[in-house]
Amino acid sequence: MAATMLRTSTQSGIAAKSGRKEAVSVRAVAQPQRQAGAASGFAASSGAAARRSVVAQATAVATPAAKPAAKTSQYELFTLTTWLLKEEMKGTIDGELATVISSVSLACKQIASLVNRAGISNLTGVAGNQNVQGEDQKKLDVVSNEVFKNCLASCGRTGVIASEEEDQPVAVEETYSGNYIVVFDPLDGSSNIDAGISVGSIFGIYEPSEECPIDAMDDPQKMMEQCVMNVCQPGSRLKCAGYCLYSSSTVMVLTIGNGVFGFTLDPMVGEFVLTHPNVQIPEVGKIYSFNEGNYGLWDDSVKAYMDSLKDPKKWDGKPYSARYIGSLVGDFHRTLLYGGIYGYPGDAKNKNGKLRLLYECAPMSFIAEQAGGAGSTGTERVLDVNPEKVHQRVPLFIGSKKEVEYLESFTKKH
Ligand code: FDP
Repeated sequence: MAATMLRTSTQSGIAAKSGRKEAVSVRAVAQPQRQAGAASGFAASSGAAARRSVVAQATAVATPAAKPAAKTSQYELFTLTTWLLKEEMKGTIDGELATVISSVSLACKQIASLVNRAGISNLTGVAGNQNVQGEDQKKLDVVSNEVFKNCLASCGRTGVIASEEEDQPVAVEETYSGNYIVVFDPLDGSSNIDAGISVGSIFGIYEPSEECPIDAMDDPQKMMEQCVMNVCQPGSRLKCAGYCLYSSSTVMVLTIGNGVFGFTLDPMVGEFVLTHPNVQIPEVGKIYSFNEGNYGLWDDSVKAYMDSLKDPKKWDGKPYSARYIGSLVGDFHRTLLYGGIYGYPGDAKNKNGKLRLLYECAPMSFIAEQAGGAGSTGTERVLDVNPEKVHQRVPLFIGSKKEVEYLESFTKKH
């Protein structure tokens, strides 16, 4: 493997797209060169032409194999790697995106193991720092962020990363090719860690925006503006979104725009195995998942909606059930499988609620829509919101289509 390069530069700048002043910094992270397909074994390709030709060749020789084949042996495993290769053969994704997804899955495996052993490896409790949003970082927040960054840098196909735990987007230097933009929350729901309750990682992957190529390494300020602009894309442009749930089992759920697929980590083999092909969220579901402690701070439309869910007269004597873990990934995963609605409204203290658009609401909404559900801010589709800043918050109502529509029948009136 070629030598690892590390350069660091910091500069203040202005996010040109939004016209808003934002202190920004570019930090290049260590990047092994030409570590083609290291995480996954995917074929390296150096440019668009090469990429097209690899896909074309694969399609020419292997299209029939892309169809789900019946198992030929009880020991056959349909893993995430197999699934990615088949999608690459079909031309749904290129080898570079497959490599990025594979490196995310590697990060998730590593985090799953850290979460599992947190109590015995002194990884519970706070790290002693706050993130840019003023939240106390847990030790595992910091470690998980490091794990994500390392995996994404070493796959050689990531141009920029933006994380809940980083003040600003980070440019990955010396990327081999691909330049994908990855946004992520490395450990969501981390206030649950010390109690051993479900947590998760959330990620979204974008292509670099054509208006702001990220190769101007010599001018750090321009470089930073380009990074911010690349990261601040609406969710409708996501190429891939997913999450990994660390719970009684470790489950990775993702979409590349052709449905939603879930893979469970087989700890004996160390691979994610396809367990939830083509997940469809029930159209309706009588479970709501809101932090009702904030009821008194909600506006009247959300209060009226909540009151209606709990009114037995409206629902033939059976009101909705409440379920709230306080971990978005856990609450969303249950909603995806059982139906219902998850909500984090704005309130009198925080008019945009708590959840972050780029690395929480948009990826989850892409998954919800791909599973036949919906994601709304209460007044508009989450995927249509144009981010103005990296850590922007929006209200989120997500889940079964009819349930989100019912919520909107209250919130859109006001
Ligand atoms: P956490 O602060 O523990 O990381 O966005 C973060 C999040 O958890 C979500 O996972 C969770 O749904 C929400 O915050 C919980 O917030 P409340 O404690 O305000 O309900």
